[in-house]
Amino acid sequence: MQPAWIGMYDDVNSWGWSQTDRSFFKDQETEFRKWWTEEQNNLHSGEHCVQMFDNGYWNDEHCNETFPSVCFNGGGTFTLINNSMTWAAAQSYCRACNNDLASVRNEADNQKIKELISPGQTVWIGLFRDSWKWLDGSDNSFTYWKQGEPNNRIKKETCVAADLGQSSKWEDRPCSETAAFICYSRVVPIKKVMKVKLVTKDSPLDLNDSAVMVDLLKQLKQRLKAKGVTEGVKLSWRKQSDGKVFHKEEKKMKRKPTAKKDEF
Ligand SMILES: [Ca+2]
Ligand SMILES: [Ca+2]
Repeated sequence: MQPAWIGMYDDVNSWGWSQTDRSFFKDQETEFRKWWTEEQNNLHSGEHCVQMFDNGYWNDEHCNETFPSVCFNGGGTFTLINNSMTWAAAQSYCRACNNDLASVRNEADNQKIKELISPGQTVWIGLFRDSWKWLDGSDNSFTYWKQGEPNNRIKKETCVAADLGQSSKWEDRPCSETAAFICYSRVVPIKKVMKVKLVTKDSPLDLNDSAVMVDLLKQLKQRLKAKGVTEGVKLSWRKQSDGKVFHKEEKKMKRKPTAKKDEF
């Protein structure tokens, strides 16, 4: 194992409610939580949806497991849906038939839902979270996990390392471990426009001929190479508003100084 940290992490603080109507929540009511002992534990990784036990406490669970659910009806009432569904299917069901999957704003809401649950039953509620994100905020969906990863094996495995000994495949590891790391920099292209003056010494060469311009660029590149500039430089001619690159400069006639006449 040759781990090297990369810029991906599990966003464990991204819990949010399915309910999109923000006016439904008073101050701080989106933050109400009632986790069971040692929950949320994200067992084996991937527990991104939330259910309520019959004792009223909450557990994070894999969203593709199937359970009954509790929908919110509006007006502060809830309905138990006894069909077992995945969390996403339960959300769709509630949105189609009621208002949304249940949000729990306070202890009173929690008590109302608890009273609907039969002994031994667990039900989906509307809390869920995002998971793996890139530190730079990019929404690139590419993943390169090792087989069996991510697994949150030692708990709190919320950072990601590439195993340089195994094709740089990824695994989740505790962020408190120390490892090598990989930085990157964005390359920002710099564009510079330079004016070039060519002296043709009365040659009949047409500088606006495309073949001549290509040849001139080749010569400029060779000169840069001779000065050690070999990579990352692109040269091109810039056309003026009349479509031409070169304009002939008229020779200025030197005027002989003329004697100033005295005026009387
Ligand atoms: Ca759990
Ligand atoms: Ca792991």
